[in-house]
Amino acid sequence: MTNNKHVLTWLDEMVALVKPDKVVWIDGSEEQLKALRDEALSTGEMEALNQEELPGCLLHRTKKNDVARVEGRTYICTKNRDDAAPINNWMETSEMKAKLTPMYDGVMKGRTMYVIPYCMGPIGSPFSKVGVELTDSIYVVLNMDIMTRMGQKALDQLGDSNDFVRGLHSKADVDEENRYIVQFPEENTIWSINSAYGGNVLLGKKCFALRIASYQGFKEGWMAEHMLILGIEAPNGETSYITAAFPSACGKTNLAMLIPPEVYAQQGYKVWTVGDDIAWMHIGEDGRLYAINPEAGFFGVAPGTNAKSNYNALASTKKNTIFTNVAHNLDNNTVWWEGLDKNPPVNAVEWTGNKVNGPEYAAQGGKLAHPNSRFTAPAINCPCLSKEFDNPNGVPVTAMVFGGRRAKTAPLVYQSFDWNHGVYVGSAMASETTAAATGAVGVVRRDPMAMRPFCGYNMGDYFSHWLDMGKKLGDKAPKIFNVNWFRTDDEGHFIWPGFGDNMRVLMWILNRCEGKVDAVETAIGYLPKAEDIDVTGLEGEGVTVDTVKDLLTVDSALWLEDCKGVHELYDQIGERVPAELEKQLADLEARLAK
Ligand code: OXD
Ligand code: MN
Repeated sequence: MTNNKHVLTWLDEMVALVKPDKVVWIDGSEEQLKALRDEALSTGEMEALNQEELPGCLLHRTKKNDVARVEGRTYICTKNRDDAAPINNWMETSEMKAKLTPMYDGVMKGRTMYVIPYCMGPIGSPFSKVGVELTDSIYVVLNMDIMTRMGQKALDQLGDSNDFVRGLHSKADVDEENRYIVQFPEENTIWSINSAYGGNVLLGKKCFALRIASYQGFKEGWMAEHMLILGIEAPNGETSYITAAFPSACGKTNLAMLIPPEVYAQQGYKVWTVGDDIAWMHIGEDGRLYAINPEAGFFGVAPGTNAKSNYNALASTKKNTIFTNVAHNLDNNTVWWEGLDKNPPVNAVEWTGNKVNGPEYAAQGGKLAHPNSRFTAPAINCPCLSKEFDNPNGVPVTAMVFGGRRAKTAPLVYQSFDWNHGVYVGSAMASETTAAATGAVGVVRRDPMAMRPFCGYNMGDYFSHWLDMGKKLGDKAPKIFNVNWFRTDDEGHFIWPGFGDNMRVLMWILNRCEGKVDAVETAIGYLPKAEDIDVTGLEGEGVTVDTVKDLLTVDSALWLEDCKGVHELYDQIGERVPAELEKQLADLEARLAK
């Protein structure tokens, strides 16, 4: 399929190492994919679902020990410790290779190796990048088909170039004690072993499009961020684009696909999704920042997704989708998960493969679907997919939004004073743990730019790179905001309705960018005047201008306390934290103490 000598030489080396019985190049043809699906069905690796209700959809279950990304076993390996540590797990490159090479030696004996060429970003885009993943998993091939542009077209995009990411994956024995997800950013290489779960093995996603790409962006002058991309089309047909970074469990996919509330829908506003997880951003010829979504599908969390919380995500899963670790409804051969509706199937197979009576099982506290069960859905299924999705130049970014889950500190929304202050705001991002996760509730985890698990180099250098991008962008830089949908009242109930109503906040953000609305200057940044957040239609939910006022209060004592957490983070990152951010923190403390 290719004469690219860099690809062929590397492939020979890897084949010599893992010793597969057979090597199969994935060309991306429907004929080849059908044969692989049939093989996976015949071995039981996949189950076919109801082809009338869910055409082309498949169900897969992972091993019980292999259901999520494993941050503790994820490494960034560089020659020098300081180039990747201390936020990341680090090991010296050759030491890690020496450790893993014996594990890979002969690991594919008796198995087929699939060679998957794939492109992250639209084919033909100057901003897209190519990877080749070697894997012994058909599940990986079928998922990569949905999540990337896969096959011959990716090799055509690569041509003779050596600029491709070399990914080696083996599920091996799915042994959690020997599970490693390793990035070698200085060598454009990823090695993943002993997992068969999405985030650890679909190497185009977190491993390449964030960890390796963030390092490439640092070296090449662009940005790879853990951000959704959405467009808001005004009644006059003009669309403004917003990118937004949130840690896990903060509703990123929901925000990316939101349905405008009546007050905006009536006027003709529309929301379009460009991406739900990752944005690659470059400075365009006009000096503005442009974003592409490097992915071609959504690898979304199923539980909690329903027609009300995210109609568009649910609609995206209705055909050619792979479901992983959800419950199987045997009565109609479809799928179910907690939060889909209130009716667990009576005749069900829960996610580990046991037959259960759904309502009884749920009443005893059992989970029919794993809380991190997923759908892998083609983006083209999404009813609100932007027509710019495949635009090789991407979309111009008007505003960038950071956010987290904060019960008390952060107000509903505020704007940073300028780019550098915005970078500070992103660096100080944090989210509180929820009751849904193990461990103490309400513990603050600092997650700069939502990149803590995904930054492929030293976090201090990453902050410097953000500051440098601001210098290059000058007055064309997007404006930076922070939002918090998760403030609670004294009883612990969320005050803001969230979901589609978050558009009300996005509209204030766009109005600020267009200079259409004033703001109040405070110690933390520019806050809205409460009456400038439109709450028309929320009366029934008890949300009024006074509620918004309440959501916009800033408690200086709490904020000063929170600054201590930022000091701790900066101390942990160490001397590469830019002096500019230390200054931003000191200035904030001084303003708060006044
Ligand atoms: C994801 C994540 O799966 O951020 O997108 O964990
Ligand atoms: Mn993510």
